[in-house]
Amino acid sequence: MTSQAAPVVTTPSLPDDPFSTEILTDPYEFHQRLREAGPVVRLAHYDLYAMGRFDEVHASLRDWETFISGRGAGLADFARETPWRPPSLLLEADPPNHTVTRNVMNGIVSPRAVRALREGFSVLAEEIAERMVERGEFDAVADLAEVYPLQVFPDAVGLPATGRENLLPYGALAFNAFGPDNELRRAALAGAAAVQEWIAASCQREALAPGGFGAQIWAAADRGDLLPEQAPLLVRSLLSAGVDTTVYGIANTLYSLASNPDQWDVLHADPKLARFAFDEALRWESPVQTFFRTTSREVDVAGTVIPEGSKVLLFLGSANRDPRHWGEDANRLDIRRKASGHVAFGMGVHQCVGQPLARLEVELVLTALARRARRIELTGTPVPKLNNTLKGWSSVPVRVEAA
Ligand code: OVM
Repeated sequence: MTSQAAPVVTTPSLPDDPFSTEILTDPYEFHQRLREAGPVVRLAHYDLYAMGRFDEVHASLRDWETFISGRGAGLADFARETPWRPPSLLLEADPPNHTVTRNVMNGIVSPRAVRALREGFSVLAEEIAERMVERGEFDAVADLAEVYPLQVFPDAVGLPATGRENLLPYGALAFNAFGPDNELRRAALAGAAAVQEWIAASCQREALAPGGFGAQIWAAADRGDLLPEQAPLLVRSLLSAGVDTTVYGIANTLYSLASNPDQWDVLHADPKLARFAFDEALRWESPVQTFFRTTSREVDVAGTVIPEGSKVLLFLGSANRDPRHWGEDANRLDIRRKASGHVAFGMGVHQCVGQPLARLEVELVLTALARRARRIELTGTPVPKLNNTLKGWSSVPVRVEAA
């Protein structure tokens, strides 16, 4: 990408609202039109630039100097309007500031730290899988995906025992807030004061149990690796991005497999494929569908000159199904494919810092289920859950057959 090249194309324009109920519920037909329209598309409804093809989404995510995060990862441009909360020191920051906070977090959510959690997380994964297979019929969202992460993650952070019911609403709020000022965003923000209050209190040093990720963030401040006022905001990042994402990750993985039972057969025959099944489900049904960037300069992308200060909407979920990258069968769930290059965790300097934790949770719960159940099937129609950023389900009724 250079700023010198003259425009060689007329940038196509689409009238669709990607944050409408219809497209949030079933985005895939729109994604195909977006990709086929061109590498860069105008979304006239919001006067925005958008990218839906893998190559351009991937390249933009990696080019943090041009496609910056410091003006917000949502539609709101922090250079023009006051954010709904103080900006995240990770998600909504750029190098060099981002590098400091990110390095602290990398040291805390480290492979070694995550290995230490494995045994405890495993016991609870086995227990819940055992209960589900005993029941035979359950809701993959309400009975499993919304239960297991809340059994393991808040304790790993060291959160207070009371008030944890605020975690899911806060995540839903944070992810809805990336979207436009629509009904979803307004409803999420209205009456969120109590939730935000509990979150703020839980980020304070006194609220966080010794040994947890939260206390380790405060310890980094004590060592001088962070300013003291940065510590609560970094704890807030864990609470913003650490719960709903894994709930959706588990639910979407089980939805993917239950709606493609032949793929469950493959997994049951070899439960060690759980990590591959998770990557393929992330590709096929990406929990985080979109993020915005803002251009720091005029930039030419495939012949379209995007002016400085433009919001650009990157469709991760569309990139993950682009046949130009994944081949003709991009829309097929195939847990034996090499899906690991997907952008469901992002790409580049902002790539999900909690990824090892998410991978651990899903691997354990999926392996435990895959060993015990020879078959999974839907027993009813899954009910979509609407969010401006997350794609998922509020109900996925399933039946499993004990092995
Ligand atoms: C944050 C954050 C990071 C990633 C996703 C996210 C709500 C938030 O640092 O607060 O979504």
